Amino acid sequence: MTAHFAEGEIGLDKRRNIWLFTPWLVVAILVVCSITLFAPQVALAHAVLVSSQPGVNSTVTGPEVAVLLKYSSRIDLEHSTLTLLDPDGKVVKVAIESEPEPGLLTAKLTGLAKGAYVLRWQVLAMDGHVTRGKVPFQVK
Ligand SMILES: [Cu+2]
Repeated sequence: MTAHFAEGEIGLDKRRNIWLFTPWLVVAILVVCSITLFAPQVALAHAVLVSSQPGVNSTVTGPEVAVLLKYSSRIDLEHSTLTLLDPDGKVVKVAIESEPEPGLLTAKLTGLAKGAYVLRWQVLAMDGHVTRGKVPFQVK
């Protein structure tokens, strides 16, 4: 192809045509790329746990443990629940204290004896999707 461009008028015309449509080609490629890049993220607008305190499989000091759950999107507090499975296998509902910033939940666990616990969460994201997960941790 490049050899033809150097061969006089026809080549120059072709080159001019290529220059004319190249910006559009670039724009088209960018549009296609951004659609493929952002489409999965739009589909995943539901809340995914980004970080947690206590951390997954971490060991913390009792008997009071502050809970901080950070999600990838804003959530609906009214339709979100936290429960705690204690070392005896008992499940207790945990009150969500606040949402100091969008997607951040806080709660306080009190009276935790030494042992293995599982904090289970279920949240409703603003896109209407419910996600759930668990944070196992140890109290020393
Ligand atoms: Cu979703």
